[in-house]
Amino acid sequence: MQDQIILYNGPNSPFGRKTKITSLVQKINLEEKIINIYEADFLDKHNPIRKIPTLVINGLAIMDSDNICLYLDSISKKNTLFPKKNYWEIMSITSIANGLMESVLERRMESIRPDNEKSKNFINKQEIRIIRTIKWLENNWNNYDDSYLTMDQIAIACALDYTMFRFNDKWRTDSPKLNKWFSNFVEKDFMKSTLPREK
Ligand SMILES: N[C@@H](CCC(=O)N[C@@H](CS)C(=O)NCC(=O)O)C(=O)O
Repeated sequence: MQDQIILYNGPNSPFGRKTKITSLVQKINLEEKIINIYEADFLDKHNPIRKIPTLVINGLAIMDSDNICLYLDSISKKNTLFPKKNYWEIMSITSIANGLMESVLERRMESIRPDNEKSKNFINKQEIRIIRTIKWLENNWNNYDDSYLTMDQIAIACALDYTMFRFNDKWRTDSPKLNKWFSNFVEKDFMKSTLPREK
């Protein structure tokens, strides 16, 4: 019997986008369910942290986007997105991209709070981290082999696109190497078909 794989995702989660792209690239057949995480009580029985993405396979739940991507990659017959040769570098850069997503998300959540509840200090801290991280990526740019896709490239592209979606695109003029790579990368079908959208 074929496994039933359900991906609980949101309309604009950059973490969820990584997992969806992995399923597309690795040709894993799954059912994607776009949910409103703030009303998803049902998810608690699978994932008490109640976050998207969450993957459920015949009742087994896998949470955290990196675990989900590793799982999808492990059941695929395609070339791995996590080649052994550069494994730790790929994982580390992926974590940096995840950190960027997290800061953009945290900044956004704080900025939409009522004025008397939001902390300018917190927003400022996130903005400094966003700018510092993108600058680091530019200064340490790894000229990727265009012919071999790895997880860190997908994560960086999702993080930069989410930065534009929720913050701004100033990094594009400040980071020419990143911008050049990004401009080509977003032309890929899996990037075009997974653009973040408002609910
Ligand atoms: N480390 C997690 C982060 C996932 C995450 O932060 N998801 C957000 C949406 S982008 C979420 O579900 N937020 C719901 C909440 O915080 O209540 C991963 O990589 O999957």
